Amino acid sequence: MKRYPAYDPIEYQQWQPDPEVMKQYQQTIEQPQVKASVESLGAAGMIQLYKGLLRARLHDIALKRWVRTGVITKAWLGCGEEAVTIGACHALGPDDVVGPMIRNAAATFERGIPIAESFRSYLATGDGITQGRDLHFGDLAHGVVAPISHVGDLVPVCAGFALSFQLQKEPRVALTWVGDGSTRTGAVHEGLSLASSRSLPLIVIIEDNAVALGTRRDDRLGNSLSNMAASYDSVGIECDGNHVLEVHAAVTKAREVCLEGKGPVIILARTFRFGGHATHDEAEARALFKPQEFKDWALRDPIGCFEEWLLGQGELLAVDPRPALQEWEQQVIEEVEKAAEDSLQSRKNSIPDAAAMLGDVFAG
Ligand SMILES: Cc1ncc(C[n+]2csc(CCOP(=O)(O)OP(=O)(O)O)c2C)c(N)n1
Ligand SMILES: [Mg+2]
Repeated sequence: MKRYPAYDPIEYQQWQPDPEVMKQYQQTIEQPQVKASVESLGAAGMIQLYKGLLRARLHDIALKRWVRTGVITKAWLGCGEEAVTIGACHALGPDDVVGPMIRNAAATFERGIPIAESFRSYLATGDGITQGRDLHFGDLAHGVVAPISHVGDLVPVCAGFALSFQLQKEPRVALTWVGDGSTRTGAVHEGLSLASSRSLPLIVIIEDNAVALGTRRDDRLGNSLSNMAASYDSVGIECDGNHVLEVHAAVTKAREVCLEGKGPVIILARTFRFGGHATHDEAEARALFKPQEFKDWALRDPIGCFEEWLLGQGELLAVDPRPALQEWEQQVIEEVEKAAEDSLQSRKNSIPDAAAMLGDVFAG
């Protein structure tokens, strides 16, 4: 894939596959559950995963460019964490529901919402889904619940969706992501307690990037996240959050468990974010971890590793991988650029209607 010196973290710019990391990557793929994911995904699924990962990265780069050039003031990005979102979305059924955090913006477009909607929400255009009211958007027609800025609150909301699926005897699951820091909120506890007591078809992915704002996880949680599933008497799965196929396998398994009436499932996905809480504190975020930690995590770039693996999968893809990957990448570049341009046009042509701002707003 192309690297972007102006926007990529420095460790990504000269990215080269590391033999030891790639050996582990391959070993993970040989695990039966992951192998089953590879078989069920086939060539079409691999292309979707690859394009999805690139879309997520390029979406964030486009936002970063807008921050640097003064189009917007701030963006909440997930560079390095893309596989946690993409692997999960592609393991779901068409009628399942997802509740993304703002950093899982890619979930919106992997579920079929046009990528321009995400850009429009950042630009607060009148023709966007919230008509310029809010950056947090979803669309239930695509099974996407809008993110909630109060961290952890999507867990009880998604438990509610799961409860309705159970009551209506529908074979559907609800999935949401929660940061490692946010696992300590009352809302997460309440949602998981309900889900556990009613065996709800709820999947909660803990996106453990080892940091919450300016606080490292090991300063406050140690490794207690591994015990969470047991403490809710629920099934727990751990996976490498940088390995898109392992995330896919984990969510596939979790979905099966939920549909057997044995939910909820808590997936602990370990990953690392290159960048700060948002674009304003990237320098502070750099100071939280040792330079070597950045280097080690960079070797496990979820896109670089998956691409490197795909380069050896000519038989599976049934094409010459290198030119094919370049072509798929080019398609995504054009798709993201067009979406960004369209949304900038929306900003020119569709100013939100101030008089309508309080419509469809509800206060509890
Ligand atoms: C209920 C609540 N408390 C505090 C905040 C402020 N806040 C926003 S993000 C964040 C840290 C979240 O860390 P984590 O859950 O690990 O997610 P990450 O940003 O690392 O993905 C905090 C404290 C908030 N949005 N909501
Ligand atoms: Mg975190």
